[in-house]
Amino acid sequence: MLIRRPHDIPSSEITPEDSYLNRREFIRKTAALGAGMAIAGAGLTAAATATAGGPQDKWRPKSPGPYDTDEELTPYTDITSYNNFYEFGIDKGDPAANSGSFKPSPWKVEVAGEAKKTGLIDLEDLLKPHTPVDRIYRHRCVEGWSMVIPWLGIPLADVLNRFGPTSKARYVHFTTVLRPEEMPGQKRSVLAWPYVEGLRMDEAMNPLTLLATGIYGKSLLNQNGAPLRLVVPWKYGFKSIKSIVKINFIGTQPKTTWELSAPGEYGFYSNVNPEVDHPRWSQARERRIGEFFKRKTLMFNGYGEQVASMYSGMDLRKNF
Ligand SMILES: Nc1nc2c(c(=O)[nH]1)N[C@H]1C(S)=C(S)[C@@H](COP(=O)(O)O)O[C@H]1N2
Ligand SMILES: [Mo]
Repeated sequence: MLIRRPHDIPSSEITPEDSYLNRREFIRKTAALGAGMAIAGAGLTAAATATAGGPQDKWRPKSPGPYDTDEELTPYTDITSYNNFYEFGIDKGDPAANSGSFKPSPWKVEVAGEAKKTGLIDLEDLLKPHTPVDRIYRHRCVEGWSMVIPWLGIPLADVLNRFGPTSKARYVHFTTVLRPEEMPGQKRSVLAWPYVEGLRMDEAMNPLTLLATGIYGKSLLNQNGAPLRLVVPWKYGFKSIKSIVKINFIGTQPKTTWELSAPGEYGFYSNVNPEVDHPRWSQARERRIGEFFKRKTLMFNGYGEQVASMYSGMDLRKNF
């Protein structure tokens, strides 16, 4: 059996996927134009039903976020059907297709390591003291596609501070749930399971960093990392680990899943950087899902004003 190496071919370069998306975009536009017309084709009718009346139609941010982009939001159907979540398979449609029996509730998170308070905590108790906020962020995958997503979440710093990290806590390490019975992708060794990621303490505490619980004001669907995921908008999407069960305060830089899988291609920092190519493709441009022409990728995904100072004095070619 042929097992593709993860992230082997940037999806932006693959013709079938391009035409798949363009076809869907075409269908969406056709459906919108033909709203009052009788369309006999079953495919078109299904597509029209799928895109109309989604949560995006009624959605308005409860209060605007300080770092929100005013770019056009990616439709909910795209955010929830074009995913990377290798625990459910390596193709973009796999997470939506194969995550139906995953149970995001009840859910516990273990908080461990260099902090005053540690232990196993129910998700409700983890979230209870906080009011979730809407944050509209650009989301850029290392494969060369991007979206604009209205997340619902809590600034990670607010959650972490409750546990009283000590001065020994220099990094935060996150772990995804390990449930091969519910996550069919974990039965294959495409990656070393469970998926792990990490942030330096100042990155974790940056006000942009979110623990997300929803999209378009609605609880996360399984394919997007229910019930709790990280969102780090100035880094490539793979840093934004899904379905988190462990938050560990540690003293030394941890290894991450993608680093372990291909150390020459994925580093710890993974800041969006158009000047540092992936060894097998350029990172200078990206395709916004739903658009035809590629656009320039922005340094730090456009969040330089908020994050660049954390990396001053660092060689970002070495620390990729
Ligand atoms: N546990 C886990 N988290 C993960 C991944 C994964 O395979 N497993 N994929 C990452 C990658 S490569 C990307 S681009 C984003 C995709 O998030 P989205 O599907 O919600 O857009 O999730 C990241 N988080
Ligand atoms: Mo990604």
